[in-house]
Amino acid sequence: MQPLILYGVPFSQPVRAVAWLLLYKQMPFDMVLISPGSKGETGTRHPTFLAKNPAGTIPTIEEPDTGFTLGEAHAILCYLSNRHGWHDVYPTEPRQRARVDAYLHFHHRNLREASIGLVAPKIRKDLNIPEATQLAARSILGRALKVLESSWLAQSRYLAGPQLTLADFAAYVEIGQLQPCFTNLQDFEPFPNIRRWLDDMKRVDGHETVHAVLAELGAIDREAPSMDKIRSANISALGTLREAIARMDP
Ligand SMILES: N[C@@H](CCC(=O)N[C@@H](CS)C(=O)NCC(=O)O)C(=O)O
Repeated sequence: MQPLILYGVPFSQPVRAVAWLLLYKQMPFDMVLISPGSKGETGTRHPTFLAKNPAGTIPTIEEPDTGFTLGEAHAILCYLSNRHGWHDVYPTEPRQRARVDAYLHFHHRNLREASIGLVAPKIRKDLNIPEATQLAARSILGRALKVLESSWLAQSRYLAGPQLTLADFAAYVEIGQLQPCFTNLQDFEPFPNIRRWLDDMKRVDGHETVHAVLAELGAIDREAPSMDKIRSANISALGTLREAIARMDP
């Protein structure tokens, strides 16, 4: 069986969620670098890529053996878990699964706003995100963090219960990126339950490999990194990822 292809860049939050699940499950894959927003041959807006995912977004996966392609990070996480029987992270019991699904739906327009309000304005200058949009995103993020703090993570160790699930991978790539050890864009002092969960998530296999790109870029709160620095961090993180895949048991 040829390994799954994951199209994306290591810096992309939803790409990291998929790469992390694959590393955690020790499933070999190849990441092919695709630039978000670019019309070039290796960009998400090129006809070749649009044929795989008409939305022109990363992550997108492709199974070379079957030709099956799929976009949308959360659909990919669920598909891979269903296909490979990873019921620990995506339980089959209907109510347990519903809690995971609830978070995966809540994520969009809530925690995902961390990237729109805080990270993209520094990293994707090309998007020219208006100040009002950034402010609105930060306010939505603030409310969403309070919901996680006072509800989801007040009730259980992980987001959807006592066990690690897809919800945690999906959430961490947004929230975790803001920590002082990475971009340093959010103060977590008012959120003790979230801090406890962030510490737990740092111990999940694959965390270091999948976040190598953020460790390399360092804090971006004072100064936005140059495009060259972002590009070189993505390329070096791809190397780190490939080394980890090469070390997987055959
Ligand atoms: N809803 C999609 C969103 C993915 C997304 O926003 N990806 C960004 C990169 S982080 C992208 O591909 N952007 C394409 C563009 O900027 O044109 C998912 O969850 O997979």
